[in-house]
Amino acid sequence: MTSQKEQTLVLIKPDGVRRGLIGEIIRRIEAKGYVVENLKMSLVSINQLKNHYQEHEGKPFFEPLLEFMQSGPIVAMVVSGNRVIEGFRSLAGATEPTSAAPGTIRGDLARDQGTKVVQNLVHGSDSSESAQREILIFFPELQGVK
Ligand code: DAT
Ligand code: MG
Repeated sequence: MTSQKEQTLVLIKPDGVRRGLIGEIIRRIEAKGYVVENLKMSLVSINQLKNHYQEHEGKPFFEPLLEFMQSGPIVAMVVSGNRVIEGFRSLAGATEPTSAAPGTIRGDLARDQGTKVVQNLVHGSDSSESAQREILIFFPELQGVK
């Protein structure tokens, strides 16, 4: 099994910040042994969001997703570790919080809110290509830094 040091982009979405779960989510990431390398709290611009979620353009939940992600501040982090991309998605759990496994962030801490877009507390990059692209959307100052 290959085990490469990787970086991933993690976002604590506006629902996580509103519910006071910043500490709990970071606790789980650190307890697993991953390292938070960069962290910022901010509002996200529409252009950042359209870029970040470009793969979902045209889907019925796209506009609600943009609106939800602008409904309050988010926390963005670059998290590193061996196989962290897959590992954080495992910590986060399935997209749909009703069926996300207990023990995961979404399974333990989120539920269906009956909204047009699923509100599921966190985002994690799904591949190394996505991670590289997404990190620079939220941390443009890291361009060229390795
Ligand atoms: P993930 O965040 O697990 O990578 P995704 O990239 O497929 O999921 O979708 C991005 C976000 O959009 C997801 O976190 C919640 C929302 N979403 C996805 N599919 C949805 C659907 N069928 N209905 C409503 N919201 C959805
Ligand atoms: Mg995704």
